[in-house]
Formats: sequence, C-alpha cells, structure tokens
Amino acid sequence: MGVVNVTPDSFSDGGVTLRAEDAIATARRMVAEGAAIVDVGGESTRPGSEGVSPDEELRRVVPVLEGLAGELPVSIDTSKAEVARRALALGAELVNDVTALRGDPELAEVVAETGAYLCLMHMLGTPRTMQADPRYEDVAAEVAAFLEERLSFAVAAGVPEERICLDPGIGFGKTVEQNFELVRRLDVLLALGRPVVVGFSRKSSLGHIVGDEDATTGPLAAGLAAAVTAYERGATILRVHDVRETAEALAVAQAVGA
Ligand code: HH2
Repeated sequence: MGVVNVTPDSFSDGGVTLRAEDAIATARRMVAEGAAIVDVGGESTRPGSEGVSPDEELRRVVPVLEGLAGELPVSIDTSKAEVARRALALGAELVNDVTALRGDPELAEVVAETGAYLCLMHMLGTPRTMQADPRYEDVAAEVAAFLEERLSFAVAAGVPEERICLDPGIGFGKTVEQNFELVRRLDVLLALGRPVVVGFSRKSSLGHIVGDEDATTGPLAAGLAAAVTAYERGATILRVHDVRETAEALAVAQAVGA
C-alpha cells in the first residue's frame, strides 16, 4: 500500500504532493513500482495534530480521485463518512479509518452500504494526546482485544468480515518498544483471522532505534527492515511511502522464503 498524503503537514512528506497533479503522478508511479493499492489521505494524524474540516479534506482529495478516475486501486484514509462516501463514489475501494469506526457514527453505514473494504486501526486516545505516556499491561493482547471488538462492531453494522483488515497502529499511542513488540508478536493479531496491515514506514521509532533520540521520522533503511520483518511475521499489507525500495526488499524476502 503506497501512501499519498494530500496534506501540507504530514509527518514525513507534508506538502510534497499537496497539488493534485503531483499526488496523481505519485499514485501512478507507486503502482508502476509495485503498489497493489494507493492510500490517499487529506488529513494528517501525526502526533499533536488537530484535524481538518470535512470541506477541507474533500477539497484536498477530490481532485486527486477525479484525476485518477478509477484507473488505480485506491484506498481513502479518512475517518469521516462524508469524505468516504465521496471517495467511494469516485472509485475508491477501501476505507482506511484510523479511528476504527469510533470517529464518525455514520461511517460504518457508508462502508456497509457501498460494499467497500475496510481497515480498522488501533489508536490509544487521539492524535492530539496519543503519545503522552501510553501505557499497557500487555500491548499485543490489548491491541488484539480492541481490534476484535471493533471487528465485531463493524460486522454487526453490516460490513462483511471478509472485507475487513486490521492494523495495530504503529506510532498511534505506543512507545518505541511497544511498536517493535507489536511486530514481534504479530501472531497475536493474526489469531483474529483477518489480514494484518503494518504501517511502520518512516515512523519516528525507526529513528530512535538507530540512535536519534529526537527523531520525528525514521530512515528508509530502517523502514525496509521493519517492512521485511513484519512481512516475515505474517503481515499481508505494508503501508509505505517508499514503494520501489520496499518492493525490492520484499522480493528478496520472498525469494528466500519461497
Ligand atoms: N499511519 C498514518 C496514517 N494512516 N493508516 C493505517 N491503517 N496505518 C498506519 O500505520 C497509518 C495510517 C501516519 O502516516 P502518514 O499518513 O504518512 O502521516 P500523517 O498522518 O502525518 O499524514
């Protein structure tokens, strides 16, 4: 899954593809480089962010979706029913909701009615508060219990279980150690029986682990190692900013594992 942020303030690439034509070109390049789907988002959820209005989010993503006109598999990274509805009408196939259907009470119905795929992600708190001293007794078990509950909620709302994937939410209310533990113990999430998404790409924990205490992003090489280790532990979808490099790293992991 290639990340296309149509935002001025995303944590690693804010402003890079804010213009629709740049976002469209990036999405096409990512698919040419090996992405199976591109995740288009118009709102940053980086630590400390406040969120944007539905109108602003639509203003950012609609021209990109119109430009792509259903030519590529697209996921819409949103928590808002209004944005999801419009994106799905413009050809998006998957709704990637970092609130796991807790943000907008109407989003479940939109996903159920349209037959879209859905990604449910774990987050502790909100982007504004999530990195303030996150605590768990057992991070993998608690994230799995949360995702199991959200999965039941989505199914009860009419989203078929086979259309749902789950994501531990790397960096969303977790310490550096907790992020790595979630990948190490991915089997606990896989036991829920749904495909698991991992989005470690460029996240600051990667910078911390290679010695930069003040990192707000992580280096590419560290992100590739995270992608490969997540893949080897059973992740099905890797949400990444650097598609070509990730596809090359995964080609090696696959060749070894074949
Ligand atoms: N991470 C980000 C955003 N959306 N969705 C899922 N399912 N999993 C993730 O790990 C995830 C996500 C944050 O990355 P990015 O979109 O690059 O940054 P920002 O939120 O600042 O736009």
